[in-house]
Amino acid sequence: MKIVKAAVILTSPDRNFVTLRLETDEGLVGVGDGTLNGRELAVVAYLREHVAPLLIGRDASRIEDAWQFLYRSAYWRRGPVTMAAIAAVDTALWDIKGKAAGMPVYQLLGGASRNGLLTYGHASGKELPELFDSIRAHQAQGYKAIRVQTGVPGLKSIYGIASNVTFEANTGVRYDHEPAQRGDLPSEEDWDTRSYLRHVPTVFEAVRQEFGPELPLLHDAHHRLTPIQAAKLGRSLEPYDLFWLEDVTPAENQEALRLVRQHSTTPLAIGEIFNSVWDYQLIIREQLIDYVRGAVTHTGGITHLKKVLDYAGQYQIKSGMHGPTDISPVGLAAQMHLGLAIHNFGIQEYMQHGERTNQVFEQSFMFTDGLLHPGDQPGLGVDLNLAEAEKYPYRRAYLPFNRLADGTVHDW
Ligand code: GCO
Ligand code: MG
Repeated sequence: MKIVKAAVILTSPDRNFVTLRLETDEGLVGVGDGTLNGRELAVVAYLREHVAPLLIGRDASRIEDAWQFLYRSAYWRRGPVTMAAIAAVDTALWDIKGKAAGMPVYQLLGGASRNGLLTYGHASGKELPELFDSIRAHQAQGYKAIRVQTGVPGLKSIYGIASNVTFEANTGVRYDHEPAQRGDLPSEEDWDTRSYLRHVPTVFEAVRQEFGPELPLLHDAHHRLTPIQAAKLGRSLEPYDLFWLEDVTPAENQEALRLVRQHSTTPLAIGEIFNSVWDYQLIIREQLIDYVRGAVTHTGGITHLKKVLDYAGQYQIKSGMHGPTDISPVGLAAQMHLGLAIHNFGIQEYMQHGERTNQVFEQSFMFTDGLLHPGDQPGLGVDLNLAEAEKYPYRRAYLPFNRLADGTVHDW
């Protein structure tokens, strides 16, 4: 079974998505997600110029061999662009293998370990009343676990708050939180750690009072704290029994989490910007985290993320795969199959895509009573509608960035 065609499709129905589409000599088609929010064209060039020519004529059934070849033969390893490109190839090959076998990908990974995937949604509000409404709206949709983000007194706009306007005027699309904005320059947000650390525990106290002790609650600190600030936050949130506290420190310094762990029993999740097992090496071995946030799309595909999660499983660390809207329906489906199959599944982030995205990516997964299931179509169960994709050309978009009051650039 040889690969005869490798096309990179860049489309922007509600936001930009990079999809690799492989075709075999037997007419099977496989798709893989290579979207890297705000840096999409780098992955497109990597795939088009350097990877696609290597794929033509290769045996589509040799997934591990393709992975090792793309990873090692480049000599220059790792990094988000490389690993997203490899992920796109890997995912497309799993899709093809499933179609060739007539089975959904999760069956090839060992079969289902559960009936469906527990998900969490993004509730947010600048002030408490809006936040409470947003939590209730998510519960009404079936969500059984809720991420809570709010405004901070004195800060105009911060990560994680729904804009209350449509992502782009007149599209009818509204994501609860969509950080990338179309335009020529990234937007600037502001940040004040002391104000944040004072405010967040009061929000969780209010949420617990309103919604009771049962509801699993999550929070994302988005890499903005120093280790000791993160430790302080973890400790101050202990009374509110979080499901997890995410990305408390800039994740590249793995040792930072030792200090956080020494001071707090709040469960920690990290890894949405990691891209290989080596980024997790120390924090898994030393049991410094509780959940792995890697996405299939940014961690070298199903093949590599499964290796990370198998390693994590030895330490009772679970999956919490990254599922914002910048993971395409293809990437999301890939991690649903993986999450359904592995034993150490924890939770799946699920923000939901807009109408137009769902027309470009025809999907067979189901969201029932708060649980996701990838469906039983052979392969991933997502088809790229090329005619729909063509309607929406790429549009430049950037993630925002932070400045402190004195003008210093800060982690966003
Ligand atoms: C999350 C993430 C996202 C990222 C986004 C950047 O937990 O879902 O932090 O909201 O900010 O994926 O592209
Ligand atoms: Mg996050």
